[in-house]
Amino acid sequence: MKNIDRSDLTDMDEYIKFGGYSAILKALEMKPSDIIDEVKRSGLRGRGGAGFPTGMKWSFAAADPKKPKYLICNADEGEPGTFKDKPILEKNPHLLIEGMIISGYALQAEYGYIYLRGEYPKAKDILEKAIKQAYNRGYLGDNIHGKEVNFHLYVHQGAGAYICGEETALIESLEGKRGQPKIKPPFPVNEGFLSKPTVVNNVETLANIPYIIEIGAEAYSKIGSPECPGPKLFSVSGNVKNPGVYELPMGTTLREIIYTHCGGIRDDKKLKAVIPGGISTPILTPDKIDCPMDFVNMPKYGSMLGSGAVMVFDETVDLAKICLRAMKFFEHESCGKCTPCREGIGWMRAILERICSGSGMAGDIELLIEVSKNIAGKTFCPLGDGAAVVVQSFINNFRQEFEQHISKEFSKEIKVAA
Ligand code: L3W
Repeated sequence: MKNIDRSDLTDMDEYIKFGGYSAILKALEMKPSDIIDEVKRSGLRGRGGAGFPTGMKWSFAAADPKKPKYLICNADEGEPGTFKDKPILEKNPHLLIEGMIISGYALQAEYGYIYLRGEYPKAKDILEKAIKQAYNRGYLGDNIHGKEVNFHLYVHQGAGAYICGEETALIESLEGKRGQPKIKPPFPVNEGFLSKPTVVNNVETLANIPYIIEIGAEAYSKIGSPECPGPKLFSVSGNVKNPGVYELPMGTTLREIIYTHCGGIRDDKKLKAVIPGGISTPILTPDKIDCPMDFVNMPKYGSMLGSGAVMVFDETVDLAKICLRAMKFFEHESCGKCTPCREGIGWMRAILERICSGSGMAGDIELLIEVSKNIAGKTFCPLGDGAAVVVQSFINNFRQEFEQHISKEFSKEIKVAA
């Protein structure tokens, strides 16, 4: 995000003026395997949600003898609360393009695709214009900068399905099929796009590559947490004074993000809860906000870093209604392939609707937990797990919010009977 508001970096000349495209020149002097080693030593982990070590993923694809190999950028940013990739796509497209060219060279992939969220039409125009500029200046195409290096890059726009952010569904969709996840293994690094070795990396992950090449793995690994180095983008929404996207060292605590960078809770109300990494990550109570936001420390506090999408709820928020809202989302976005997800999420939504409308019954909370346990771990992809996590973590941490809705109805019944 450096320089992102100082200039119009969508213009290639401006991007170059601020040092852009110099990392490519450095990378082209390196052997592809040395770039992979550099990324491994940097400690970079995938920024899409799972935190898989990037260099390791690349080395799996590079080691597979099948050809051709493909590089896909997952720009299907759809996890509720997540809007961190948007500023890169809209304001710094050449950084992503530069990162993809270097990554393509390291992987010996000659074709790259940016799978872009359907709801980001502005980013499509900006990316396509930037790609055209890069072709015209010899950074994309055949014989990049006179070397025997070829890399072609295309934007493919999704059609608004959350599930296409899951990498196997994304690949199916890119191949022109219905976007539904497939069981792993085989992993895309071995059998991905058109059954060839394919690396799928998030926008933010690829945008880190030029910086790693520029400053070197050692300097990069000193930024942020020792176990998960580098800068991290946090998209903060909800009841804070200054919501937005913040670039901070990995491992910054939730407290610092909320109270220092976002100015604290709006109208100086009390904090009730935080979802730290997108709707699929467990909700936290206020006593947990000293957790360092990284892939290793968050599980110790009962949650996950996910995509770094921090959603803040103040004392006035009805968390049972938030839970219901999330369930409507998951029900709508389930691709329908796995029965527990397709049917179970609808049941959880119906029970939550009953609870929130004041018609909850004794035993509904236990029923919700029971249904969620029959979804978690029983589906091909993490969408069902995400829905189960929301129900279980909301009830485990904020059971009274659900009980209040149910007991209100009970007290009504008692009054009527009297
Ligand atoms: C080769 C192995 N490759 C794993 C690769 C795998 C993938 C990456 C991570 O879900 C999570 C999900 C969302 N050999 C490998 C291997 N890989 N083992 O590593 O894999 P995985 O399966 O751990 O995760 P995933 O299926 O990619 C990602 C959560 O992130 N999430 C989602 C955020 C959404 C956004 C967005 O909208 N932009 O970020 C938030 O929490 O629920 O659990 O590439 O192939 N042995």
